[in-house]
Amino acid sequence: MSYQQVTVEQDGAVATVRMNNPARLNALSTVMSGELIDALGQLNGDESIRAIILTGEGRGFCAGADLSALEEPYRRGDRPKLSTFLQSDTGYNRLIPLLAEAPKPVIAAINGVAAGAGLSVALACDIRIAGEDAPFSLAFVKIGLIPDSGACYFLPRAVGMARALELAITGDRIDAATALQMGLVNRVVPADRVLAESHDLARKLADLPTAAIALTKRILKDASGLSLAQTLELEATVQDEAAATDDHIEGVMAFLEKRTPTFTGR
Ligand code: LHQ
Repeated sequence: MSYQQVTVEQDGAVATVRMNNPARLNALSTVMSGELIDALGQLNGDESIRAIILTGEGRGFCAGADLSALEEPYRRGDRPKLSTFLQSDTGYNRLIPLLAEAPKPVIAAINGVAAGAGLSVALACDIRIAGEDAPFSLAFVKIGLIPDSGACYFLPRAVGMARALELAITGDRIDAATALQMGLVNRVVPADRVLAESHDLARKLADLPTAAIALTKRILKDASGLSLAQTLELEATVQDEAAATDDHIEGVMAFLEKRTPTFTGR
């Protein structure tokens, strides 16, 4: 996979996808979002890849939408409909599900600032590991917009409605320690350890039953709007899918035979 603003590296069953426009703190241009969509689509369909890391080149993770693209039309007095972009082939509404609904774990290795849609992208990943100097800002309100790219879905679920609302309507910058304390990120590590810790976790996850991880991701999201009775019913149905995998049989047999299981992801 060869791109202008994205790089992809493969190390065994782990793929690292890097947003690569460091001069703009990896702001999401339409080129970059289109390339992310292409790369993630391919990696999601590649059974040999069993964990994905998303990170940024340079001192930023992602500074949100590339606002420089708006300069020309706004100076001209144009008022483009942002929904047309959001719902386009290279728009964030295509990108976000490729992270959140990837049939394998996705780790955001947050190497630096995550702002606006850059924070939404991190929130769409399954696990967030942040450098201790990484700032976070739901910057949308500062430019008169509402949170997009799934932030309205993921943020209240991660930090609770009261904190989500405060972050969204102030756009205030918070540091990594605060982000950890409120549940916005899973771990904070020294800045120079972000990628190494993300790799260690990705490798561990890649050795686990990938199909069960995919089903777990799906059911936790699907169950969030259901009643207890509906959730129990859904669990029973999805458990049948999990039990039909080779890795379920392998896990049980390895336990009974007192050996380490070898999972294939199927
Ligand atoms: C940037 C950006 C950027 C371009 C830094 N774009 N160049 C929006 C519109 C359209 C469609 C639908 O969805 C959306 C959703 C959104 O994402 S809205 C939110 C957009 N993002 C922002 O409003 C954040 C803007 N950036 C900032 O507030 C700051 O740059 C942060 C807090 C991220 C980092 O601050 P610093 O560490 O002080 O860095 P800096 O501001 O000096 O930025 C470094 C360079 O990166 C600078 O370029 P320059 O040529 O002056 O060195 C910035 O202009 C550029 N850059 N963000 N989003």
